[in-house]
Amino acid sequence: MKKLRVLYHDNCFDGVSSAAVFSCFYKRHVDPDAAIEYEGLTHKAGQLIGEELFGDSENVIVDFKYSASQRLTWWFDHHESAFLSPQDEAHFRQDKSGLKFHDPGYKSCTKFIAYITEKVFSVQMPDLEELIYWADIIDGAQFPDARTAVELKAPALKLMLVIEASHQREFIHKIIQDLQHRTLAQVVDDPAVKSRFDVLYAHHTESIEIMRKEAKCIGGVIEFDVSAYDLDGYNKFIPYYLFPESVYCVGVSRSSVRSKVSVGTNPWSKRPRQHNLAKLCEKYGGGGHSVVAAISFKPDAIDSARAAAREISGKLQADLKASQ
Ligand SMILES: [Mn+2]
Repeated sequence: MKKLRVLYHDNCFDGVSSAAVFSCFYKRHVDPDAAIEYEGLTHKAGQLIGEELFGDSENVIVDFKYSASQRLTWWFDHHESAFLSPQDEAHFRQDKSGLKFHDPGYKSCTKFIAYITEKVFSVQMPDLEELIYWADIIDGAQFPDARTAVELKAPALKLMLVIEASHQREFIHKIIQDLQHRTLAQVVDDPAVKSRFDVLYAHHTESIEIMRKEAKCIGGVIEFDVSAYDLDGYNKFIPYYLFPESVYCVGVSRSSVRSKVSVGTNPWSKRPRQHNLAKLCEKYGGGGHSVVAAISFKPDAIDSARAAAREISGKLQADLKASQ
């Protein structure tokens, strides 16, 4: 009997789905009776994946950075920044095992694994199609509209809420096992999953109401200040759900470790974007991506955060007006 340890991206729907899909593949292609164990990995700046995380038999990393350890048997990732160093990348390029795969063109690691296992190993998993489809929607933020992303009606999105907020490993590992032979609706109906979802969904609903109270949309730019509330983990699509006609969003929030300005572009806006938000935030010491960026301030520097948010919002409004 083969032994396999699956190291997966923790608290992430795509990471958990990748672990489930690879496990199914392994049982069908390598050993139907394989003893499989799971271990979640989280991002820590510049940190290597420690040797102690690997099992003493076969190991796979899914949806997470490469490791040059000789204990690593399989690897699948789709992140742009998949290597911690040029040495790691060179190690991967020289690999002759034929069991390590990287393609940043994929929106989800789950879909990438399904593609490779079918093309390279001729293993098809039609029973997992629903999971693969949703992992690609979620990890690629390809929601058809803000309503889908916020109302969380689909079983996959309910499960996403639970996975992103749960830190008990046994609970997550049970979900990974269940996903291999049950539908998403069945997994969500499990009493342990359902009770957690109900608590998280109540918080989610509360955060929508707070946002409804605190946000306004001026000249195509949503402004909100939720620094008076404990709202660090709110769903980022709520503002666009409340103001579908908006183009940008500039928000102020506060947690115990920082005051924060979040700047985003409405993914469903039909107006062409003109601003690189990362560049805009860099002027204040922040950064990010062209469509979503942020600036962190010290927890007590809330006034500086508010001033920066006002300036950025004013600039975005002026530019929208000028382009009309
Ligand atoms: Mn991923």
